[in-house]
Amino acid sequence: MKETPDNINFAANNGLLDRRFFLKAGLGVGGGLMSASALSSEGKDRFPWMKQPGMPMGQSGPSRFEEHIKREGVGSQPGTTGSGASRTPIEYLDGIITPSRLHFERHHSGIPDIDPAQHRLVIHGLVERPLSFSMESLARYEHVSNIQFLECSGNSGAMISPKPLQRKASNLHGLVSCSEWGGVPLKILLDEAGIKPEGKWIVASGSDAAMMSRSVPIEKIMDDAIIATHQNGEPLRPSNGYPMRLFLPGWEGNACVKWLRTIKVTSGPSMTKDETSKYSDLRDDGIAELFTFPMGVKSVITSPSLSLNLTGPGIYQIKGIAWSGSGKIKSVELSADGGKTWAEALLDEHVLPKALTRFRSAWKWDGTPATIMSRAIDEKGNIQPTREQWFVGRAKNTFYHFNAIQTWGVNTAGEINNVYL
Ligand SMILES: Nc1nc2c(c(=O)[nH]1)N[C@H]1C(S)=C(S)[C@@H](COP(=O)(O)O)O[C@H]1N2
Ligand SMILES: [Mo]
Repeated sequence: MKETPDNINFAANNGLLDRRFFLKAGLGVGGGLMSASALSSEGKDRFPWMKQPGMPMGQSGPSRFEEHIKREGVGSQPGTTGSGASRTPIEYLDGIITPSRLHFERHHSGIPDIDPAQHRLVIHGLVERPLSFSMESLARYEHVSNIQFLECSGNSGAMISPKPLQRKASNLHGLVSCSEWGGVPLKILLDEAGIKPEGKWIVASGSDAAMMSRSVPIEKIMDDAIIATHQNGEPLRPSNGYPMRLFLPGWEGNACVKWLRTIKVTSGPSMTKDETSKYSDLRDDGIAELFTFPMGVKSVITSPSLSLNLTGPGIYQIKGIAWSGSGKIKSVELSADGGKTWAEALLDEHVLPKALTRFRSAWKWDGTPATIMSRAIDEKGNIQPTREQWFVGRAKNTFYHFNAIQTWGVNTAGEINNVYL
């Protein structure tokens, strides 16, 4: 039977369509209808780029028509060069892989220009045999590669603002990216060094001017931590830790020390400046919780979102990303009526543990005000909290590890705003 707008199956109120709904012929809402004269000239007209040979092949970047798709907020804190953060333009991307040139950046003292021939990774401390690895010696070890997300624990921190800030999805939530990370399981190197029985933690230090250092429990190191040397198939970009970084799947970005120089095995956490002055969560009873490592279950609708306004009533594709530091995404639910009714979104085929997961659904906007939101659930049963639930037990101005539901408000003009319910 031919589908008409009248026999569409709705999955929840306010226009959310069944996730198996795809825009097909006969609905009169997709491609523009062509007049007979337009039809007769189509296929005969030749555009300028069809009349001469194209550009030479070579090291080209994206189309010049897509040059607006770039890292957001590139800059530096006052009086510094290269210190601060830039964000992934999540509202313009699709799929689950973040192109390396668009991976977010967070540097505490700029990007060091490291000569790989001089770089060494040193493993020392509570080990039987302190070891030093050159790039060449590291390349001889067994390698793995996995598609996994990296998220700064400060991501979405602007969402604690008492009034919703009118910023794009990338400005609010773009400190998350997802790459295929390749490198050597750290367990192999530590087994070779031989951890002494008192060795329970490590402290990893970078060779940037900030000498950023973080403590990590030995269980995580021996589980799935890697020394990453590759990102999306190519050597790491300098901004993401070239020539090597610590990568801890699912754990807060800060602990994934870039430009990694030393791993010292210790009996307990080292309480470095980077883990005590920052990245700890202040509770409402005044106690600071140290070491919130796994990133919570989270999702964001990337389109429609602020700045990607709707152009009139009709059928739209809602899409976004979901992820969890505890494993795979089990499901993502969507609401178009501010959380009163929910429908399940369709997940793209690649649902990988500790990776971005792409979700989609169709939505029929009727031109009246709407509030759209997504809620992710992971395989461990963790459910993305509401803003209200997130604040329970937390001090007023604490902003790390924010993973509450994002709500986009759509007004009658189709404009999209960040709203709190
Ligand atoms: N040596 C070093 N490692 C570092 C940082 C740094 O400034 N120096 N920034 C950390 C922070 S806060 C984050 S969120 C991630 C960011 O990684 P990316 O820049 O590759 O996105 O790296 C972490 N590792
Ligand atoms: Mo971070």
